[in-house]
Amino acid sequence: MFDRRRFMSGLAVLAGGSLAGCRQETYLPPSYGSLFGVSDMLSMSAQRLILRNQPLAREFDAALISKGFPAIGTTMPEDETYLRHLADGFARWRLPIDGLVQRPLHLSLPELRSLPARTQVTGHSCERGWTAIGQWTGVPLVNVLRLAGMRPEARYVVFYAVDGWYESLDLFDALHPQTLLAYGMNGADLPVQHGAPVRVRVERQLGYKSIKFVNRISVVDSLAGIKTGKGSLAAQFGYSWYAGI
Ligand SMILES: Nc1nc2c(c(=O)[nH]1)N[C@H]1C(S)=C(S)[C@@H](COP(=O)(O)O)O[C@H]1N2
Ligand SMILES: [Mo]
Repeated sequence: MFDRRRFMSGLAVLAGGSLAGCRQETYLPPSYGSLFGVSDMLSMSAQRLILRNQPLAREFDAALISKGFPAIGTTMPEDETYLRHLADGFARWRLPIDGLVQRPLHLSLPELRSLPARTQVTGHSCERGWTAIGQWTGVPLVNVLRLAGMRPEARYVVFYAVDGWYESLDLFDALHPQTLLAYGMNGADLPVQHGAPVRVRVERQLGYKSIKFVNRISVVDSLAGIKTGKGSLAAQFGYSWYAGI
C-alpha cells in the first residue's frame, strides 16, 4: 500500500531537512503604513491568534458541490505562450519554483500529479458577493516546498499568473494542509476558465487569493522588492493583502 507518511518523510530527507527552521508565525501584513493598513493589521493579528493551531477550513459533503460554479476575472488568457501550451494539452508546460530554495524546480504536470495529493470540498467566497462550493484536487503546496527545500530566510511565497496577476502568502498560510496547487476540479481536470492547468486554493481567505493560471512560484524573504511592494495585484487595487474569512 502507498505509505503517505513514509513518502513524505522521504521528501523531507530529500529536501535536506524539515521546514522546522522556517519562520511560520507572522502577525503583520507586509504593508501597514496607512489607516486602512491598521485595520488590515488588526484583523490579521486577531485571526492569527484564533487560527494558531492551523485548523482546517470547513469541508462539505460532495452532494453540496455547486452546479454552476461561476468563473470570474480572467477566463481565457490571451498570452501566446499560454495558448500554445493549451493547444498542446500542457505537455511541455513546466512550473518553475525558484527564489530562496535549495533546489529550484521545473515541474511538469505529471510530476505535480505524482506528488502526494489532497481532495477537498470547500466554500469559495468572492469579494464581489457570491459564494460557491467546489471540489479541488491538487498537491498541497507544502509538499512542493519540501521538495525544493526552503532556505531559513524564506518568509513569503509569491505566485505569478499568465494574465499578469500575482499574489503572495506568508508561510503560515503557504504551509497550511489545505493550501493546494490544484489541477483538478469536481473530479475532472481543472477547466480553462477556472485556471488550467494549475491554480492556487487558499481556503481561509477570499477568492482573489486563489490565483488561477499560475506560471511561476518564487520564495522570498520580503515583498518590498516585488512590483509596487504590496504583495499582490489585488492589494495594488486597494484590497487587503490579508483577506482572511
Ligand atoms: N490569474 C487570475 N487569478 C484569479 C482571478 C483572475 O482574474 N486572474 N480572479 C480571482 C477572483 S476575484 C476570484 S473570486 C477567483 C475566481 O475563481 P473562478 O473563476 O474559478 O470562480 O479567482 C481569483 N483568481
Ligand atoms: Mo473574487
